[in-house]
This record gives sequence, structure tokens and C-alpha cells, in this order.
Amino acid sequence: MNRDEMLEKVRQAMPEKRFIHTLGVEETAIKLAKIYFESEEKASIAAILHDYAKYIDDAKARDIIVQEKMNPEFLRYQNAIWHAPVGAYLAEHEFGITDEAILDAIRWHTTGTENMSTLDKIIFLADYTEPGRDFPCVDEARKITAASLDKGMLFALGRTIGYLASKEQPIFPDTFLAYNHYAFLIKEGDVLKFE
Ligand code: DGI
Ligand code: FE
Ligand code: FE
Repeated sequence: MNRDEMLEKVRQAMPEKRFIHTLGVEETAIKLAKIYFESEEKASIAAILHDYAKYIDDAKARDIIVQEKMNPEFLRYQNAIWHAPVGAYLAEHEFGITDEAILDAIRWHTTGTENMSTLDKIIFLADYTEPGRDFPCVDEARKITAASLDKGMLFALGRTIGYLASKEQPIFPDTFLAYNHYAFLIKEGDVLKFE
């Protein structure tokens, strides 16, 4: 399937607004791939497909998580996080994507996880900072991301955790694992710098 065919199938699976977001994520992911020497093609494909599963029925998403023996913990948390692992599954089974790097970037784009690759971080942060995003600290997130993917991750994860906590929502464990990873990394980096 070429880029245009992929885009058309994605467009048909979501409202116009979400499709515009998808194009924004692709544009941003390609820019970040250039800055951080990652494959622009992989960034483009992962971005186009990242929210493909956003509008499938909860029942269907649940079935896929169970049948594919994904981490059952996903189901204990809000359905807002299901479209990421389910999206990775559909990218493989409906779009024929076999590249694990692309599938992982889709799989972890919402919650984050420990040990994220450069491509994973690019998709996570492109999703958070694409031009259509409009929340108070988004410009700060864009600047930090352009300077360092790891600092961008720390900022985005910290803000997301703070936001979810303010709403008294449960937070998926991988989000904390990811947050701590970057918090330690950056703290230790600072110690080295000043020693
Ligand atoms: O799909 P998008 O709207 O483009 O963005 P997204 O995939 O990052 O997910 C949307 C929401 O999921 C976001 O507002 C935060 C929410 N969310 C719910 N539970 C969790 C979570 N995000 C993280 N990182 N961890 C959670 O446990
Ligand atoms: Fe998403
Ligand atoms: Fe998204």
C-alpha cells in the first residue's frame, strides 16, 4: 500500500478533525526525523497510522486485546489508551506493516514505555506538539523537543501525569516508568555536567 492509499483508508476511518491532526503529526514527525537522523519514511508511516484505531468500537478493541494476548492491564485502564496497542495490531493486519520499529512506535504513542527508541519518541512527541495542538504549554513543549527528545519526553510525560492526576484518573504504569527513566537520565546528565 502506498502513502496515498494508506492516507485514504485512514481518512475514511475518522472524522475530518482527527485526519487533520494525523497530517500534522506526520509533518512534525518528518521534521523531527530529519533533526534526529531517523528514517523519514518510518516516521511518516507510523504517524499516518498512529490514531487509526481511535474510532473502533470498545468491544472490538477489547476483543483484539484479549485475543492477541496483549497486556491485560490495558483493559483495567481507560479506553483512551486502547487505540495505541490496537492500532499497532491493525497496522500489521490491515495495512501489512511488518516493521516492528513502526509497530512499536504506534503501540507506545499514548502511554509511553521504558526504553523507547528514537522513532518511538518522535511519534510520541509529534503527537503532543503537532501544529494543531493548542494547550497552554505546547509552545514550550515544541521548543524543548527541538532541542532534545529526552527532555521533550520528560516534559510531555510530566505534564500528562499532572493532568491525569488533576482529574483523579488512573495512570498506566508504563507512563510512570517512562517518566522516571527520563527524570533519572536528565538528572544524572546534569550531575555529570557540573562535576
Ligand atoms: O490520540 P490522541 O488524542 O492524539 O492522543 P494520545 O494518543 O496521546 O491519547 C489521548 C489521551 O490519553 C491523552 O489526553 C491522555 C490520555 N490518557 C489516559 N490515560 C493515560 C493517558 N495518557 C498516558 N500517557 N497514560 C495514561 O495512563
Ligand atoms: Fe492517539
Ligand atoms: Fe494522535
